[in-house]
Amino acid sequence: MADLEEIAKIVDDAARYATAIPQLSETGYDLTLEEAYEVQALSLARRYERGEHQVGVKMGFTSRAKMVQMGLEEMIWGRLTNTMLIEDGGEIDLADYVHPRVEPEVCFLLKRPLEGIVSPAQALEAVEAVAPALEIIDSRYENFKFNLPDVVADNTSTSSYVVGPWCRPDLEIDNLGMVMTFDGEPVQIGSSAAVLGHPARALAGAARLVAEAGGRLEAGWVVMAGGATAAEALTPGVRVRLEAEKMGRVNFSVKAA
Ligand code: OOG
Ligand code: MG
Repeated sequence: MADLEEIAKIVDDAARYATAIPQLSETGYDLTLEEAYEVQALSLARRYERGEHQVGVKMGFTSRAKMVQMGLEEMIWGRLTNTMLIEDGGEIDLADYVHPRVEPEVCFLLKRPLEGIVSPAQALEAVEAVAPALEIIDSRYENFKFNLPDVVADNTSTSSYVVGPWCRPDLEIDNLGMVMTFDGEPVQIGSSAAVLGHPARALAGAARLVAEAGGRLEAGWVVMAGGATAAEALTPGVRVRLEAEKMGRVNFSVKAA
């Protein structure tokens, strides 16, 4: 069996030093999905040893648009830490990433823990607030190509995220228009309905999948529901904004070259 600690170091170093690596599945590491989640946990443990701490989870492949773009069909999850948060209106530097992309999402803030099998309505009862958000994903694999265990081991491409204004938890979020612009030009247009018909289903999915791995969603954590549209590659100097109906806007810019 492959040494999972050794693989965790490979993916952690790739993220830490923003260096592309070949896909694990093409370099002799054929992980099961369960082993891939174990690698993810071990790689995040290395970040915690460096002083980071977990602040939530993010869901992946919760919309058709994302599944089609990446050619994978199964819902996955990754871990968010405190250092991944970029302030609303902030700036990132492409030098800190391999080949980052951005996607429009809905973010939940939890006031109560959530664990195991819960309905979307029960999941919403644990929500303190909802916000429009942008996720910056950055696969550490060359050419942004991977299979399911590869991407799970790589913390599901998690890199940074930006959260907009927090809104009341009773806001109807089942079908809100979302427009992502680059320098004012729309690059992706969609709806929160693209996320499993209702983003609360992604939250319920998070509670279930995290419980399958022996954990739970904690009070005070954030949960990113997954991209509502395909992701767009970031370029030097671009100003990215998400305008989400009723929720408001969130934005950041990329440092010019
Ligand atoms: C994997 C991460 C997927 C989402 O929102 O669907 C994800 C990837 O596309 O690189 O974050
Ligand atoms: Mg995402």
